[in-house]
Amino acid sequence: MNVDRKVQTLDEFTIQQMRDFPHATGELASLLRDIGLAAKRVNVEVNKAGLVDILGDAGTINVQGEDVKKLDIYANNQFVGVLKHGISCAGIASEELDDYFAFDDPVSNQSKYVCLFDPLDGSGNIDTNVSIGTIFSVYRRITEKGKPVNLSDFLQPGKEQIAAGYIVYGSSTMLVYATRRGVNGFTLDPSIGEFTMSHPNIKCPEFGKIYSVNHGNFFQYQEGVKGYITACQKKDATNGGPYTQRYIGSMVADVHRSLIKGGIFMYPGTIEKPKGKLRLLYECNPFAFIMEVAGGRATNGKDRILDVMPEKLHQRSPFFVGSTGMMAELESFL
Ligand code: AHM
Ligand code: MG
Repeated sequence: MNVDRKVQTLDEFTIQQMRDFPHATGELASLLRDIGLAAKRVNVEVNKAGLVDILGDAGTINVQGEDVKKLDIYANNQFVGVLKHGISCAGIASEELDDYFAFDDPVSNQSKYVCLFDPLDGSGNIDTNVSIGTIFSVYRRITEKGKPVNLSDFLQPGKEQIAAGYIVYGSSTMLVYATRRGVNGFTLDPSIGEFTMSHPNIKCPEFGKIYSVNHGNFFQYQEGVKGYITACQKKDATNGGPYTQRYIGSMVADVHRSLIKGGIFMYPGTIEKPKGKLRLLYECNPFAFIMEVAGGRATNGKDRILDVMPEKLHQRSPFFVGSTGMMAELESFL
């Protein structure tokens, strides 16, 4: 019988990838399925955000002192819930929670992975119907199985990631994830409620013509960053300037565009906040991993992001990520 079906769902793809490794246990495939499920639930709420009383500030402040939106809490609960009930995740850390959460039950204590995530990034954009996203990162636990995971399982350098990905809730909803073997993108097909392969083997172009940075902070940036931004606006920029400036203010959407079309995304430190705004573990590491697998680069302005040894869960870092050509151009100014 000749069954030649071209579309592949996320689950089919992860299972097929697993079959290439005779010793694989299927735990990663199951973890990604859990993440896909939580993403679909969050997507439903994001799509009706304007309709129900889920929109707007929840009236609490998160651990970084920022307003928490209701959807942030909903998204956080969905991801914690599916991962806790699944079989592959021993514990999580979330941008919305003060501390990591070891699931500490007989099944989870045997699980291989821990997961870190920003459940709803760019949530300041919810009220105005602008794309927002979820970012996640998966590490193999380093503590021995049989016991609850501890802080050391979460404080691993980004280069130890087993997988990382994001979901962008935009004009369509997409899940993109990377393992060392490649970066693949899946678009949610609402007719069957499945993420379906749409962007196989994503490679970031060596050059792009878009730079993405918060221009309002320009005078707060260090001289090198200002120099590069100014160079982007000139005709003689390496790739034929002036480049276009685009900044959605939802990192998931801004980096997604840079990944697909080529470009550079920057969130530099400022005079007031020398470490910038973005969190190393929940935001920088996953995107650095995805971008490197796709052929791009990511640094904190000095060092490769993936080499940084984290000291605490919520630490921040300046972040520069994108096409290799543009990263080299930037570095010539720093
Ligand atoms: P959040 O996690 O509180 O949503 O903040 C992260 C977001 C990123 O998605 C985005 O790139 C950045 O904040 C925008 O910040 P700013 O408005 O300072 O440029
Ligand atoms: Mg965030």
